[in-house]
Amino acid sequence: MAGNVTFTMIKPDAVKDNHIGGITKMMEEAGFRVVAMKKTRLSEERAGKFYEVHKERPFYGDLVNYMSSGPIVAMILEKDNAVLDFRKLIGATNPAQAEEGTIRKIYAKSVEANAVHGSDSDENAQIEGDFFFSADERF
Ligand code: IDP
Repeated sequence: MAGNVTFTMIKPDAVKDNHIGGITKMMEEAGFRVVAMKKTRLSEERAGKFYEVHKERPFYGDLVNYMSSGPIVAMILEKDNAVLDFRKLIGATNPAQAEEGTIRKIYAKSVEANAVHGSDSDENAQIEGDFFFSADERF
Protein backbone atom coordinates (compact mmCIF):
# COMPACT_ATOMS: atom_id res chain seq x y z
CA MET A 1 0.00 0.00 0.00
CA ALA A 2 3.09 2.31 0.03
CA GLY A 3 2.39 5.52 -1.86
CA ASN A 4 -1.34 5.11 -1.49
CA VAL A 5 -1.89 6.34 2.04
CA THR A 6 -1.51 9.58 3.88
CA PHE A 7 -2.10 10.66 7.45
CA THR A 8 -4.20 13.64 8.54
CA MET A 9 -5.45 15.30 11.69
CA ILE A 10 -8.37 17.66 12.00
CA LYS A 11 -6.82 20.18 14.38
CA PRO A 12 -8.33 21.49 17.66
CA ASP A 13 -9.86 24.70 16.25
CA ALA A 14 -11.75 22.87 13.51
CA VAL A 15 -12.95 20.14 15.91
CA LYS A 16 -14.13 22.79 18.41
CA ASP A 17 -16.05 24.63 15.67
CA ASN A 18 -17.92 21.46 14.61
CA HIS A 19 -16.21 21.03 11.25
CA ILE A 20 -15.36 17.31 11.51
CA GLY A 21 -18.20 16.41 9.15
CA GLY A 22 -17.60 19.20 6.63
CA ILE A 23 -13.88 18.49 6.39
CA THR A 24 -14.28 14.71 6.20
CA LYS A 25 -16.90 15.17 3.47
CA MET A 26 -14.41 17.17 1.39
CA MET A 27 -11.85 14.39 1.82
CA GLU A 28 -14.29 11.65 0.78
CA GLU A 29 -15.60 13.67 -2.16
CA ALA A 30 -12.01 14.13 -3.35
CA GLY A 31 -11.69 10.34 -3.54
CA PHE A 32 -10.00 9.53 -0.23
CA ARG A 33 -11.18 6.46 1.68
CA VAL A 34 -11.02 6.45 5.49
CA VAL A 35 -8.81 3.51 6.56
CA ALA A 36 -8.64 4.49 10.25
CA MET A 37 -10.22 7.27 12.32
CA LYS A 38 -10.16 8.34 15.97
CA LYS A 39 -11.02 11.36 18.11
CA THR A 40 -8.38 11.83 20.79
CA ARG A 41 -6.45 14.48 22.64
CA LEU A 42 -2.66 14.80 22.48
CA SER A 43 -0.83 15.44 25.72
CA GLU A 44 1.82 18.18 25.50
CA GLU A 45 4.44 15.46 25.52
CA ARG A 46 2.85 13.53 22.62
CA ALA A 47 2.27 16.73 20.62
CA GLY A 48 5.92 17.64 21.19
CA LYS A 49 6.98 14.23 19.93
CA PHE A 50 4.74 14.37 16.86
CA TYR A 51 6.21 17.76 15.85
CA GLU A 52 9.78 16.99 16.94
CA VAL A 53 11.14 17.84 13.46
CA HIS A 54 10.09 21.44 14.12
CA LYS A 55 11.83 21.63 17.52
CA GLU A 56 14.24 24.36 16.43
CA ARG A 57 11.56 26.49 14.75
CA PRO A 58 10.42 29.62 16.66
CA PHE A 59 6.76 28.53 16.63
CA TYR A 60 7.41 25.06 18.11
CA GLY A 61 6.29 25.88 21.69
CA ASP A 62 3.09 27.58 20.54
CA LEU A 63 2.35 24.74 18.12
CA VAL A 64 2.71 22.12 20.86
CA ASN A 65 0.41 24.14 23.16
CA TYR A 66 -2.15 24.59 20.41
CA MET A 67 -2.14 20.95 19.28
CA SER A 68 -2.65 19.75 22.86
CA SER A 69 -5.31 22.40 23.65
CA GLY A 70 -8.30 20.21 22.72
CA PRO A 71 -9.33 17.04 20.92
CA ILE A 72 -8.20 16.28 17.38
CA VAL A 73 -9.42 13.70 14.86
CA ALA A 74 -6.66 11.48 13.44
CA MET A 75 -7.14 9.58 10.19
CA ILE A 76 -5.31 7.37 7.75
CA LEU A 77 -6.61 7.99 4.22
CA GLU A 78 -6.17 5.90 1.09
CA LYS A 79 -6.09 6.96 -2.55
CA ASP A 80 -3.67 6.72 -5.48
CA ASN A 81 -0.96 9.35 -5.09
CA ALA A 82 -2.36 10.05 -1.62
CA VAL A 83 0.34 12.32 -0.15
CA LEU A 84 0.56 14.76 -3.05
CA ASP A 85 -3.14 14.79 -3.88
CA PHE A 86 -3.97 15.43 -0.23
CA ARG A 87 -1.49 18.32 0.03
CA LYS A 88 -3.28 19.86 -2.96
CA LEU A 89 -6.67 19.35 -1.34
CA ILE A 90 -5.63 21.04 1.93
CA GLY A 91 -3.76 23.98 0.34
CA ALA A 92 -0.88 26.10 1.60
CA THR A 93 0.18 26.14 5.28
CA ASN A 94 -0.84 29.80 5.54
CA PRO A 95 -4.56 30.06 4.65
CA ALA A 96 -3.96 33.55 3.25
CA GLN A 97 -1.91 31.84 0.53
CA ALA A 98 -4.16 28.79 0.10
CA GLU A 99 -6.02 28.36 -3.18
CA GLU A 100 -9.79 28.84 -3.37
CA GLY A 101 -11.72 25.65 -2.65
CA THR A 102 -8.99 24.06 -0.50
CA ILE A 103 -9.76 22.83 3.01
CA ARG A 104 -7.49 25.40 4.64
CA LYS A 105 -8.91 28.24 2.55
CA ILE A 106 -12.38 27.33 3.77
CA TYR A 107 -11.73 26.27 7.38
CA ALA A 108 -8.35 27.59 8.59
CA LYS A 109 -8.21 30.53 11.00
CA SER A 110 -4.49 31.31 10.91
CA VAL A 111 -1.11 29.90 9.88
CA GLU A 112 -1.04 27.98 13.19
CA ALA A 113 -4.72 27.08 13.56
CA ASN A 114 -4.88 25.87 9.98
CA ALA A 115 -7.63 23.25 10.39
CA VAL A 116 -5.78 20.16 9.14
CA HIS A 117 -2.47 18.35 9.03
CA GLY A 118 -1.30 16.40 5.99
CA SER A 119 1.83 14.21 5.73
CA ASP A 120 4.57 15.62 3.49
CA SER A 121 6.06 12.29 2.29
CA ASP A 122 5.21 8.59 2.01
CA GLU A 123 7.75 7.87 4.73
CA ASN A 124 6.18 10.36 7.14
CA ALA A 125 2.69 9.09 6.29
CA GLN A 126 3.74 5.66 7.57
CA ILE A 127 5.47 7.05 10.67
CA GLU A 128 2.56 9.35 11.54
CA GLY A 129 -0.09 6.67 10.94
CA ASP A 130 1.86 4.32 13.22
CA PHE A 131 2.00 7.08 15.87
CA PHE A 132 -1.80 6.85 16.30
CA PHE A 133 -3.04 3.50 15.01
CA SER A 134 -2.31 -0.17 15.58
CA ALA A 135 -2.78 -2.73 12.79
CA ASP A 136 -6.17 -3.87 14.10
CA GLU A 137 -7.57 -0.33 13.93
CA ARG A 138 -7.11 -0.13 10.13
CA PHE A 139 -9.76 -1.33 7.71
P1 IDP B 1 2.38 21.94 6.93
O1 IDP B 1 1.46 21.55 8.07
O2 IDP B 1 1.66 22.69 5.84
O3 IDP B 1 3.18 20.77 6.41
P2 IDP B 1 4.78 22.83 8.37
O4 IDP B 1 5.75 23.83 7.86
O5 IDP B 1 5.20 21.39 8.39
O6 IDP B 1 3.42 23.00 7.52
O7 IDP B 1 4.37 23.29 9.83
C1 IDP B 1 3.66 22.43 10.69
C2 IDP B 1 2.57 23.22 11.38
O8 IDP B 1 3.17 24.23 12.19
C3 IDP B 1 1.64 24.00 10.44
O9 IDP B 1 0.61 23.21 9.90
C4 IDP B 1 1.12 25.09 11.37
O10 IDP B 1 0.08 24.60 12.23
C5 IDP B 1 2.35 25.40 12.20
N1 IDP B 1 3.14 26.51 11.63
C6 IDP B 1 3.90 26.50 10.51
N2 IDP B 1 4.48 27.70 10.29
C7 IDP B 1 4.07 28.50 11.30
C8 IDP B 1 4.34 29.86 11.66
O11 IDP B 1 5.07 30.60 10.97
N3 IDP B 1 3.73 30.33 12.79
C9 IDP B 1 2.91 29.55 13.58
N4 IDP B 1 2.65 28.25 13.29
C10 IDP B 1 3.21 27.73 12.17
